[in-house]
Amino acid sequence: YNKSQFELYTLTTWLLQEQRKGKIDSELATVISSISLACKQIAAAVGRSGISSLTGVAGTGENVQGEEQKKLDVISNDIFCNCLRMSGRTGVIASEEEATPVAVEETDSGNYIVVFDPLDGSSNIDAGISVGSIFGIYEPSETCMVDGDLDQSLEACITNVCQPGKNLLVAGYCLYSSCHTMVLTIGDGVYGFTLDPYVGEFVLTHNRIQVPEVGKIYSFNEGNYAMWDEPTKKYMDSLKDPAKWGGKPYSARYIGSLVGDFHRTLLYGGIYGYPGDAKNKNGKLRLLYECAPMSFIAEQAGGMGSTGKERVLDIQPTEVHQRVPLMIGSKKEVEYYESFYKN
Ligand code: P6P
Repeated sequence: YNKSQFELYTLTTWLLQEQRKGKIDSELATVISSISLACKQIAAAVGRSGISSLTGVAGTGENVQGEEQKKLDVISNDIFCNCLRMSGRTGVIASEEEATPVAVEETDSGNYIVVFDPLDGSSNIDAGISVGSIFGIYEPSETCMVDGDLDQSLEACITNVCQPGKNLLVAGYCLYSSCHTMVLTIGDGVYGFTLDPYVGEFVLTHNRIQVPEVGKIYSFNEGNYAMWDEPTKKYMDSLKDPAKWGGKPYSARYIGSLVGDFHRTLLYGGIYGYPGDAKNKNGKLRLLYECAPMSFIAEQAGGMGSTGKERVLDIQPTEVHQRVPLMIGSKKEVEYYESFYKN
């Protein structure tokens, strides 16, 4: 047939195609659609934050992370929770902004487990620097189903969200930046959908993203150098030694927003790293809703996600907000970092 110039290949179209291929069922597609609605609402809120006085702190004190909550942190969390509740297919949610996982009453079926950071990098909001939402979706653990119904006790909710990243069915993020792009994997490659503001739809723009195997960009907060352990210091020194790289050392790129730094690493290659240090031996990033979903995406794009010593997706979480060191991006670059712990 003659392809119309008005044909839009939207996220909805892609989800229907993946259902036809048997890659996902309609219930999981419904959860993903509800997340895309949340991301559209957050994109609008972030875009207008300066105008509608949504910048600045919420005045709700510190969140569970001990970090000052921004107004948009609270709003983004509410938006995510509302959309997931209204999907009727979500059983439990775990958010960076919630102390404990929350059982969703309004679930008719599906009972999916959704972990998310509703607005990562929000300390950058007031300066208009890119921020993002990160999410992952699991099936409920067999041990938490009683006669086909989801056990909604807190203990069962914690068991449901504390699954290793290798169990993830879906992982994705939405970057709020010069353009708003949702990057998504359902376990068969990585796809990017850019929000068309004229029609309010995410449109397929990146088909089967492959992270370059090598990349001469490193993305670390070198302000922490003095607190790093010796292997990490030696690694960083080697990246900056021109003699080692034919006279052309690596370039540093760091915006202090994981979603922006990771998205650039995914598309251009290189490595993003947040190592442990003398103050925080497990670094700063959270396993459940930052490191595991990003590592699933990285692996699906041919890259790697490691703590420097082990594959992130193999880690069995022991608590909801636990931190792990994260080295993620081009396979060869992550392996080069790991080599400093092997010799
Ligand atoms: P630092 C933002 O707070 C965040 O969680 C990530 O988005 C970002 O990569 C990192 O922390 C920045 O941390 O210590 O370099 O400011």
